[in-house]
Amino acid sequence: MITIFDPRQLSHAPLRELHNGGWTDYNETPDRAATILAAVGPAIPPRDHGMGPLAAVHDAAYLEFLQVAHRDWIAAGRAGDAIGYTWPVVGRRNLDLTRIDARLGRYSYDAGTPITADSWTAAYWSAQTALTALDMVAQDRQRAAFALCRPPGHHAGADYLGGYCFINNAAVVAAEARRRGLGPVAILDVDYHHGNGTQDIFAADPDMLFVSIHADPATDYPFYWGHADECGTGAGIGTTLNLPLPRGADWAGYQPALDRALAAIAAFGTRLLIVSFGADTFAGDPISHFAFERDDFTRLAARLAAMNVSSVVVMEGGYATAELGDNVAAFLSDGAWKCGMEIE
Ligand code: Q9C
Ligand code: ZN
Repeated sequence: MITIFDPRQLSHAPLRELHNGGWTDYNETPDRAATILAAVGPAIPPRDHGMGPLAAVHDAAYLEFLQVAHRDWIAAGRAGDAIGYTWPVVGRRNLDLTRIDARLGRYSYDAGTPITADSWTAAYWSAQTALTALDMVAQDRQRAAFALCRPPGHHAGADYLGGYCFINNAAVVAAEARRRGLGPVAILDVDYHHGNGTQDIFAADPDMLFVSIHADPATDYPFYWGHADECGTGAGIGTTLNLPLPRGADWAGYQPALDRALAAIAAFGTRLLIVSFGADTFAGDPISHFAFERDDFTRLAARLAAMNVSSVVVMEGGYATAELGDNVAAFLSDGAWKCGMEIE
């Protein structure tokens, strides 16, 4: 499968994260992208689509914040990576404060996603990589394309970062695809973690389907989203489908949820499928608790390919770096994606 990637995506490299109450080395490393690239082999560089498609999904003030946050942090006399540590709780007045510490809290929801001097550049090119994968499918008649996005995106909302994510690459592609008349567009999120940012962005949107299979948020990050009773808001009720699974789910345990997900995607009349693909469902993932083996990623891809819709695969999580390249290559295998489908 054609792969898109830009080396500028490697420049974001936070030192450490607050993980389960203690400081650990940052899990979302540049090495992740390097090992995927080595396994799936040569990538084409993204085209630059500019800020328009990002601004269609994210608040202008948030995008501006991302670009200045680290500089303001250093200007405030701090050292190292910028990270929030005070959050406006639910119901707090939405004050428009200028202090960098206040802004870090305003535009984030966890302390696991530091901002470096290079985070904006890496996130910008990660989004352009996703948009170029859409070009490959929409204009260059590829049946599917792989955006090697890094940093990932599905935890980022319209005005917040978190979960190693800054720009919601899948949402940016979905909105741009709809703008180009390529809908109905569905997003299937198969990362271990619920895609809370994507859900929030499209919660009230009746013509964007969001389906997620993920670890039960009663036990797993991001906790406050992804429960089975979340089905959209307002006019969007019915176009969000959450399928949480207990820790320990293996390929067999995944099937009923996958069947429901694919049935919903088919019933929606989906013409473009965006796959938020996380390899953190792997049994050996250091921060996750499902039990996929390598071949299960090929099996998953074959199920998606059998939908016979054009697909943009957007990389999300996956932290077992030694096995990550092989797992992603298993998902992208030609055997799975080329079986009997032509784009008309
Ligand atoms: N301070 C993705 O897989 N871990 N993100 C808890 C909280 C966050 C995973 C840190 C895991 C985020 C794209
Ligand atoms: Zn994840």
